[in-house]
Amino acid sequence: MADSPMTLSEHLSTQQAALSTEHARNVAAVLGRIGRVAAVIAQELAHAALRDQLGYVGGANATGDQVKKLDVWGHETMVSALRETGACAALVSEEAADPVEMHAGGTHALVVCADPVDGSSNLDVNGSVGTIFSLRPSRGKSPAGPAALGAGTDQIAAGYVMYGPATTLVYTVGRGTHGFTLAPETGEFLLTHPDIHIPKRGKIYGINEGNVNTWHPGQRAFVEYLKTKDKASGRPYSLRYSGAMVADVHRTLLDGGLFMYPADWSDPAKPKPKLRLLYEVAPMGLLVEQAGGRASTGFERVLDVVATEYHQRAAVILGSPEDVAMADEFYRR
Ligand code: AFP
Repeated sequence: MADSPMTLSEHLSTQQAALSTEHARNVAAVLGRIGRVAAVIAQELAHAALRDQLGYVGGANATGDQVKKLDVWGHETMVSALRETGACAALVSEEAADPVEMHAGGTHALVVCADPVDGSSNLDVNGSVGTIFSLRPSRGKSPAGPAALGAGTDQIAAGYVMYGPATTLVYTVGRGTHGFTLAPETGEFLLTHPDIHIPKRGKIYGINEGNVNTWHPGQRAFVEYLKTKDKASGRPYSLRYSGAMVADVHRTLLDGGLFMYPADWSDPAKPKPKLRLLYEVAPMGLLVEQAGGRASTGFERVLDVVATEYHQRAAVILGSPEDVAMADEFYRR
């Protein structure tokens, strides 16, 4: 690592050419602010058990998940931070049924889609969790929430923060995928993983294999293939799964291989995916593509899936380009 690595704000200023001048200013304001919120969330997570912040509040969120105290706190923290930027017109959050309108003016204000604390079922066992975010243009709409709907290719930036042994922030504005590590003593994110390139093939797959009996036959055959010994093609692959998408995608970006959350095909007339498109699947799809990987639903490119609802769900198979291409091949067979 260089003697004085670039800070997140310095790096953001090198990425402006990827965006229009007006968007560049707002994107830098929002991403810089998310970096500061992430440092606050990391602190809160470190002290959660001591402050009685673990456990459930009782009740379910917009997508039917049990809500943890830190989910609610993370949502409120994100709302007030984004409001202060003056660059965010609305927030679509996992913890709110409808978009939170912020009325930031201007045609180039942004709509942020975020899951402030993703993987929160890991919290009580001190496992990794994350924040996932995606920025879309508001196109001057008022209310601005509906501007979040559309294809993943509409995203102008995406990223995640992983709260693990270190706090890592990874983002893209469409010019590569770059990773930063929080220096706790200064609260600054420093560039530690410039221009991440996902390996063309990996040796690890991540999936909740307890759901095997609900998978599409192509998914079942593919995982069987990954587990079958064949020295020439590097099989069997190893299985790693943390239960927090951010941690599993982060490993996949750095080491290659696959992260998969296929739909439940128990009723073939109505397959049911679990992960949310706007603030889980689409942002991760953009990050992985920008790192040279692929992201598919098994049937189509993730970034081509059009969101028509705020909390829409989508299946995902993402990771090393050759591994994902192979998965798609199994779905076609
Ligand atoms: P929670 O935020 O409810 O813990 O869900 C996390 C998540 O959305 C995603 O981060 C994980 O990859 C996935 O769900 C884990 O789901 P399973 O527990 O069904 O494997």
